Amino acid sequence: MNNPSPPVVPRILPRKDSSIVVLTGAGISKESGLDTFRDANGIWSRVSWEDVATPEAFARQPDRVHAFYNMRRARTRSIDVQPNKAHLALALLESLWPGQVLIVTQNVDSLHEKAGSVNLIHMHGNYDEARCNFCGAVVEWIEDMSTEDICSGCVRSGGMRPNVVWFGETPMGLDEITEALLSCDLFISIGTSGNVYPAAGFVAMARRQEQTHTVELNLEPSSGAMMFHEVHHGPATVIVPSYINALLAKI
Ligand code: BJW
Repeated sequence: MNNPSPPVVPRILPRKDSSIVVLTGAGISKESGLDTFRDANGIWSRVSWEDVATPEAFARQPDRVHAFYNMRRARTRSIDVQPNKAHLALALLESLWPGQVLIVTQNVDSLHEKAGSVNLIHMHGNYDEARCNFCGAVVEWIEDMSTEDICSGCVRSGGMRPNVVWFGETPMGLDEITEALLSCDLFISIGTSGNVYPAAGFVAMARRQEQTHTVELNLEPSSGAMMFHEVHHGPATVIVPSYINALLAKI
């Protein structure tokens, strides 16, 4: 029988009225069956981001971009893709922690909301929504999308696209995120490689307040691991519940 992993012991436990900002990336959804981007078998090892994740790519080859997102949207809707123990632990933290908890996710899946998280910002959007390139209307979208689809706002076709943030576009919710980062007591980064800005710069922003404690929970050291006061490495479904349990044991 395998030995269970030792519990994660936080180096610093915050006061119970502390405000917490959690940044998540593709690594938190890996054990739910969704691919990350930059790992050896990740999405960018099979598809070039220049071909599917820029506004120029959509202008050039909308059918190719739609096919890429239709495939990923269908995958997240399959019955075997469900929130894992890390998503559930964050939802529990939000419901039990006496202070403010904000989850900022770079992920376009809906696993945090399925787990029960409410105070949540999808800074790179969500592919269960479509946006019209012509009039900006945003609508819920669960089926495949194509250039034939007609916008219910302006009644034009050819402009519907996934409501996600591509390279060169401005991430969503940045004012609220910045305000939360500049006033939080604890910043936790989970399952992100720290390669994509502005999210990769959030740890530096949080550290502008001297008292803010910063923690990385990731499978391996991220590109910005040295920026954190505290790091714990291992699978999210193991180290996230363990770390959160230690925080909750304090209240
Ligand atoms: C596990 C695990 C397990 C695995 N348990 N962990 C030069 C310098 C600096 C910046 C730039 C530059 N040139 C251009 C830029 C800007 C650019 C950028 O950052 N480029 C870099 C590549 C250099 N950024 C942008 O363009 C952004 N916009 C912008 O900057 O606007 C300007 C602006 C800024 C501020 C204010 C106002 C304006 C937009 C970026 C959009 C990113 N879009 C994508 C696609 C979204 C839609 C989709 O999903 O298809 O977002 S790209 C992709 O990367 C996706 C992700 O959200 C994002 C981050 O990836 P993530 O989540 O970190 O995944 P991975 O795969 O990289 O890492 C997974 C991690 O998990 C790994 O560490 C694993 O070890 C770990 N792991 N299994 C725990 N079981």
